Amino acid sequence: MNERQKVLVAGAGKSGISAARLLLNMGGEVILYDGNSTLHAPALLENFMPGAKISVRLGDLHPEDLLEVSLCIMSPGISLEVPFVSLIRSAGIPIWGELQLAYHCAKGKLAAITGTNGKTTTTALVGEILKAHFEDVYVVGNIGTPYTDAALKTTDDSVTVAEVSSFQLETMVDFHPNVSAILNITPDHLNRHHTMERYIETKESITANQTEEDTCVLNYDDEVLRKFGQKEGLKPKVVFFSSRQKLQEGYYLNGKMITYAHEGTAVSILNIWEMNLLGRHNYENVMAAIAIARSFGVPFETIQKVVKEFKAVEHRIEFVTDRLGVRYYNDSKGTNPDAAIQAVKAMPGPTLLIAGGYDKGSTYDEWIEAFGGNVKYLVLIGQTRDQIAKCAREHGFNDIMYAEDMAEAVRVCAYYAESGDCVLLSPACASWGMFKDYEERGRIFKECVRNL
Ligand code: UMA
Repeated sequence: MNERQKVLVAGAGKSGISAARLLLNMGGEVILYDGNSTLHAPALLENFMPGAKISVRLGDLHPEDLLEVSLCIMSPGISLEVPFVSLIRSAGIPIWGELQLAYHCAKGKLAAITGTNGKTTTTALVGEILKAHFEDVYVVGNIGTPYTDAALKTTDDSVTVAEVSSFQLETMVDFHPNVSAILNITPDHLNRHHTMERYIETKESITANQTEEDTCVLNYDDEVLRKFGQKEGLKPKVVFFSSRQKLQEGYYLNGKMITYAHEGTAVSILNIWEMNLLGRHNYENVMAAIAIARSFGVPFETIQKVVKEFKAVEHRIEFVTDRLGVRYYNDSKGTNPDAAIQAVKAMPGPTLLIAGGYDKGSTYDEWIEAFGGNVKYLVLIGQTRDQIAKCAREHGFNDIMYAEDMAEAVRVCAYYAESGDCVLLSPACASWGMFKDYEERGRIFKECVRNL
């Protein structure tokens, strides 16, 4: 890349603004383009130093806008099928993603994590582990901080961990992480990638430029990824993890124990009961994070310490506290039955479940069937109380109580819970009607628990 070149940055969201800043800092000239003609150009320009070599185009892009443009940086949310992309292609202008630009300018070592679910938790956890061992660590990408924000601050001693979406992988050129990870692949974003095959190919392309010196961490339980890891010609060393089977080599769950098998010996690393993260999906995220951190040479003791202290993202199966042997969990983000099923299944003991709220027209049968004998009492609040109670009774579940507000629901649970039980707020419904949003509902739940 020539530092004085004129670059078209497409998309004036977080990634586009950050990419434009990086290019300006490097002495380039930028045209910031956004298809949304209702944006306000002067407001966009306030993101840059006065006098910076940047101009804004909004709405349609015309061939004359591309005069002397020698590179286009694409924001991840823009599909390569939108009409202005053909214009750029027919003008022979190369297209790089924002993450590719950052990679090109950054120094040091890089871990890149992709997958359909669990990317953010895994990236955040790897970031925490690396920070406990290295001086200069950056956590970037789809997680919310554009990589271009950090790229020019990195040095040869930096370690960067990037959450990478399939959108970002579409526009890579020579992106080459030292360690890559693909956590799982299930149908998602098919409106953009059209077929599952293309979505899978895009995810797997994270390894495209890796060599024998690099590592790729893969989920052995995911059939597609298992085959990919065993494919002839895949260059990086593969490290598998599994939450369902014992592996000869790699990380697996042996009962409650995360275990590492290598060259005929198996070492216990961490008891899942010592972690604040719950649920099979989280045990997989933790194993992937451990494998990535080990690839950077972080000692097991450091990893164990950080994993034990690491807390879930707020409001998502978040451990609140232990009172008289009863563990309290906030899953206020469980705003639909599907999300609430994950939380119920993740509970480590008999559970008193607080649920109910605003009616979004959901059906509750599958969720109630997922109780599987593990829910002791269902404490219902909000508009959907009667509907949920009726559905539960139809499924033979009769241990139901009503509460008028969150404080009463928490008090009832504390009264009936015995040591070893869990109290879970996972409403399977939206919060409106009783709370401003799910965050307020979660905060009030935590307050009520702390005030017990
Ligand atoms: N735009 C156009 N033309 C289009 C589409 C969009 O001009 O055809 C413009 C919009 O008008 C808007 C801008 O592009 O002004 C938005 O760009 P963007 O969608 O790339 O959003 P950013 O704010 O740059 O945020 C992006 C990621 N967004 C997407 O991938 C959709 C953020 O991931 C990421 O955190 C951020 O970069 C920092 O790297 C969000 C996301 O939803 C969380 N990701 C998806 C997911 O996790 O499932 C992939």
